[in-house]
Amino acid sequence: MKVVVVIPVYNEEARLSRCVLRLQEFLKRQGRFECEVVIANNGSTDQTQAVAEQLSREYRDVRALWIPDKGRGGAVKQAWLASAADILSYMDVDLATDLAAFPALVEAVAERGFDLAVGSRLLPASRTRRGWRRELISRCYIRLVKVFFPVRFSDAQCGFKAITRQVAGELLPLVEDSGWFFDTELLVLAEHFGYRICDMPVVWTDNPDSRVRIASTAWADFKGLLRVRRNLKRVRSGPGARPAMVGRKVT
Ligand SMILES: Nc1nc2c(ncn2[C@@H]2O[C@H](COP(=O)(O)OP(=O)(O)O)[C@@H](O)[C@H]2O)c(=O)[nH]1
Ligand SMILES: [Mg+2]
Repeated sequence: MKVVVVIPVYNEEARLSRCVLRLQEFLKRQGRFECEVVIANNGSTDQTQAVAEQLSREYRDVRALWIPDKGRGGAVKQAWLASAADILSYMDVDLATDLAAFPALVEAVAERGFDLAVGSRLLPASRTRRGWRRELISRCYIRLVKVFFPVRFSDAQCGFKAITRQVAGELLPLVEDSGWFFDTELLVLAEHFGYRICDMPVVWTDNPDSRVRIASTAWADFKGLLRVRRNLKRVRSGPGARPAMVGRKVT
């Protein structure tokens, strides 16, 4: 069973090496899955690409990918689609999510029959250390998502997810957003079409060094929710409008 761990990066020359080193050490120790790390860099204007290429020379299981179009979602999507691994995962470079949850994340899709597994900072068993502003934004956002869609997942935005290669092949062509809304769109479509999502509590420590611009991202998210709802209504109502895919029923 081969697993790819994608790390999307944008201007991360300072944090990238530390992340890859810690990740390599962790993956070697866990020893259960054969893992490859893919650094998915796009739009960076600093030395991120040079650092990524240096790391890929140093470590046999690390690859550096340069993706021309900017956006975290698009970078994850392209890196996943380019991978030959059975299980596709991604995590943020700041390793805000405690790596201890990674084996369980992979197991959920590799062995427990789930199609996707997602880290959540908002389950009762989650442990989250972050400022009240981001906590509030995160809680308001998932409520808003649930006003739009009858979904059960508890956190759309945690940068810690895994999906099977087959389901990625079915769902990713339907996901239009290539920025921060990518994760929400992927999960909403997954639930809508009856794929099985494993919602997993994680230990999460906020890193204040953030690439997110809150106001513009919130607006883009809102437009994204409207667009996906419009699209799904069309899918439901128009004969032949349903995308050429077969979602599995939730049992
Ligand atoms: N490939 C790519 N990665 C990005 C982009 N913007 C942010 N990232 C990465 O996405 C991850 C999460 O970013 P971060 O700023 O920590 O988000 P936050 O934790 O939600 O504040 C980090 O690994 C960033 O380098 C982008 O445009 N392209
Ligand atoms: Mg972060």
